[in-house]
Amino acid sequence: MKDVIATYYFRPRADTKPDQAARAICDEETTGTWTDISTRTEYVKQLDGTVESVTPQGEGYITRIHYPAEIFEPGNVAQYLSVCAGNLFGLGRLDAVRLLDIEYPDSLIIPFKGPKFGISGVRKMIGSKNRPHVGTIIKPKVGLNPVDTASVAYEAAMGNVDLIKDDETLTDQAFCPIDKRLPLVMKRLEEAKDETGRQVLYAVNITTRADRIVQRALHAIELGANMIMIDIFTSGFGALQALGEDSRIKVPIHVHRTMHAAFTRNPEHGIAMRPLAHIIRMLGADQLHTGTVSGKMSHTTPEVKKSIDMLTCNCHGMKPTFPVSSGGLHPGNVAHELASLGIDIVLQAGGGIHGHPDGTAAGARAMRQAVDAFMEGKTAEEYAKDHYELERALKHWGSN
Ligand code: RUB
Ligand code: CA
Repeated sequence: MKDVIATYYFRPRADTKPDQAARAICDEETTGTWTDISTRTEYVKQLDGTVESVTPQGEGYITRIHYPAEIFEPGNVAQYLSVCAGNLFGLGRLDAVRLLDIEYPDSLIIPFKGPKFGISGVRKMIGSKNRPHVGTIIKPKVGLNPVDTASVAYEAAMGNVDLIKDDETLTDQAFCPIDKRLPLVMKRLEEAKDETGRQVLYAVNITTRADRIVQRALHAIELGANMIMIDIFTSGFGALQALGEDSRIKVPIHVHRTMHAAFTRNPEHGIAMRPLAHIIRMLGADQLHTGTVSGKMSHTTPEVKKSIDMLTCNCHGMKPTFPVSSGGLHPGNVAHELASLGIDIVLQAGGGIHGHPDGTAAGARAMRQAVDAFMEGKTAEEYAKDHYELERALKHWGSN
């Protein structure tokens, strides 16, 4: 394959034929514009795109468009997206258009190394084999001081979570600065480790402007961080790329996707999560949020699965990225998540742990018990008969 192939769903404006609409995308993103131009010489035309197909789907059409590899700058994902996900979204001849997938030739993938750790590397740090990981987001997402943040982390670790993370809006605010929070959390996790023998990861949110993120990551590592977290869409792809490519950063990168729904949610217009997940894996994410099949956030199961397939496929010679299911999860919907998405997944619960009637440690235990029940082939209800924390959780939230 030498072209980039982008697949779009689109719905043309009433006065535009489907083929013309697909052609308009293709021309706009390669050598054309709205009118013929005298500067589009013969040698330039060799870089024309091609519309491979236009097939009806629902209210609109699916098209596959080939862009010649030569119009891409290898290694520059900002530029890749300016072509495949650029001006086309604003074309007036389309009432709606959604980017569903991008396939790249090897020459455009080779510059990327992918995750440093991936699923197997993160599993090694935890010492887990064939089971899902359980994580928690410290809640409330903002407001706790460093001492209380560390206490919540300790409680969660005592309840046997694998991962504790900051929420997307907590970075380095005055009420809970990284310099105070991170050493305290790591200290309390050491205390928990002394008692349980288990290493827990803490993903500290280092999100900041792109030109400072490496410096912040290195500082966090100096302070003892064993995982870092970044809000990818608000920081920008370049920030993740800088972290992924820096050999001094020897901890896994957890990637949160806050803001994604602004472009992934509308089924007719925007960008599906799959091509974004692809890029985020290429750039070095060890873990990435891909959504849930239950819970509080809007979701469609096939789309979640397509993103997970992209993160975990044996492709490009890259390690797989650990998919993260998060948003309104609690012990009662664990079985549904695992049955739908498989066990190579991190299940994260914020409210579903800290909202347990008996507190954080009990909530963490209940999540782990719900996972254990699934792994032992039992329903949560059966398992709850002799697992008190799970019983309390199911009574509190029910199950689906
Ligand atoms: C979940 C949470 C996550 C969102 C993100 O908290 O804070 O940021 O789920 O969603 P809680 P996604 O467990 O209390 O709902 O991962 O799908 O982008
Ligand atoms: Ca959140």
